[in-house]
Amino acid sequence: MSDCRVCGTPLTPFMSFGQMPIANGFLLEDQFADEYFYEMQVCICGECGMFQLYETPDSTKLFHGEYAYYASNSKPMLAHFKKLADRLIAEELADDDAFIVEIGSNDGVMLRNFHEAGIKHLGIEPSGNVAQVAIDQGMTVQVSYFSEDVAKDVVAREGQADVIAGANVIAHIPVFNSVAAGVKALLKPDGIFVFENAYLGDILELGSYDQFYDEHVLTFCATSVNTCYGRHGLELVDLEHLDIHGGSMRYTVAHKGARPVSEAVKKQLAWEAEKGLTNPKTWDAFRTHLEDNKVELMSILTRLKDEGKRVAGYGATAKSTTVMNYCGITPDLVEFIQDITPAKQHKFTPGVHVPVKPRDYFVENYPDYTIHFAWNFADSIEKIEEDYTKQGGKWIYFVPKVRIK
Ligand code: JHZ
Ligand code: ZN
Repeated sequence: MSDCRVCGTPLTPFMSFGQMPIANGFLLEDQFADEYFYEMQVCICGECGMFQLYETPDSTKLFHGEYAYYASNSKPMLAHFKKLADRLIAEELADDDAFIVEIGSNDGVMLRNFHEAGIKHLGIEPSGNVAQVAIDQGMTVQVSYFSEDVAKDVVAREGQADVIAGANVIAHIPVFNSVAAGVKALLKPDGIFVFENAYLGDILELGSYDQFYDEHVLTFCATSVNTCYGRHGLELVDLEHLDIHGGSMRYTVAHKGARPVSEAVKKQLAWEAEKGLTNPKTWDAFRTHLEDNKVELMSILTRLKDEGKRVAGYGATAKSTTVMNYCGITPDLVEFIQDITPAKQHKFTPGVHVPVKPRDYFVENYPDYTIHFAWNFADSIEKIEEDYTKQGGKWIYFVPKVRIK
C-alpha cells in the first residue's frame, strides 16, 4: 500500500495499465534481459485531490546521465518557451538584479532566453547529459535534483529568486512537499513560481491515457495545485490553458496574499468541481474508453498485418511506451519508429522492443501507414512529411479516437 505523496492519506488505485517499463528507457539488445518493470496504477487522493501513480520507479532510474528526452529537439517547443521567457523578462525580470531559477532546465530549451538577455539565471537539472548541452552553450546549470535543501543552498549562495520556473518537470518529482517548501524558501516575497504540465482536464476530455507514465508521478489540476500548495503558505493566483503537449496548464503560484487571485483561477476551480475531475467515479467512462481504444487500435494493426501492409511509428515518445505496452504493440505489428533524437536512434523502445530509426530511414523506407505517437505535434510533423502523404502514406491517430487519415 502506498500513501498520498502530499498528505499521507492511504491511496486506493482505480485504474490499472499492467506492467510497464521505464518510459524513456530506450535500450540495446544486450540489455533486454535485465529490463526493469513496475505495475502502473493510477489513484486520486480522497483528501487532497492529487492524481498520482500508486507505484513508481525510483527517480534515479528515470533521470540520470543518459536521459533520452532533449526538449529542444521538438522545434515547436523552442518557440513556445521563447514566448513565455519574453513575457517573464518584460513583466517580472526587468530589474538589474533580477534572478530566475529554472527547475528541470533540460537542454536549455527555455533557459537560453534568459542567458541571451543577460539575466542572472540558474538551471537545476538532474540529468547530466541534457544539462551539459546547456552548460556548453554558456548557461549556468547545477546538476542536481530540486529539493528544500537544494533551494536553501541556492538562497545562501545567490539569494532569493524573482521567478522560479518549471516546465514539464514539477509533475515528475515525487517529493511534492520538499519541492513546495523549497519554492517557499527560494521565492522573493513578491516573486512567482510558474510551472506547466499536461492538464488532467484535457486527459479526461481527450481520453489521452498515454499521458500516464512513470515520469508523470503526479498529474495536476487547478484543484490539487490550489489545495496542495495552500498547505505550504503559497497560493494559486493565475493559470492559463495551453494547447502544447496535447493540452497543458500553466500555473502561477505566489506567497499567500502577495498577489490577487485571477478570475481564470476561480472559473477553472468551478469547472473542475462541476466535472467532478478529482472524483474517481468520473473516470469510469475513461476506463471503458481505455479498453475500447486498445481493441480498436489492435484490430486495425492486425488487419493491416494480415493484408501485408507496412506500419511504422512517428516519434519515440515517452507516451508511446504506455500505448505500446498497454496494447501489446510488438515489432511484428509496427516495424520501426522514426525519431530525430540521436540518443534514441539505433536502440529499441522500452518493453516491446521496436527499433528506433533516424528520419532518413523513414524517408527511404516509407511505410504504408504511420502511427502518430507524437500526436501532440501532428500538424508540424505532417508539414515536414508532406511528401509521404503525397505519395499515398496514411496516418493512424489514436487520440482522441482511433482513426486513419
Ligand atoms: P514529446 C516528454 O514526453 C517527457 P514525450 C516529459 N516527461 C514530458 O512531460 C513531455 O516530454 C513534455 C520526436 N520528434 O515532446 C522528438 C521527431 O522525431 O511528444 C521526441 O523524441 N520529429 C519530459 O516523449 C518525440 O518525437 C518531430 O518533428 O511523450 C516527441 O516527444 C518532432 C516534433 C518530434 O514528448
Ligand atoms: Zn493527499
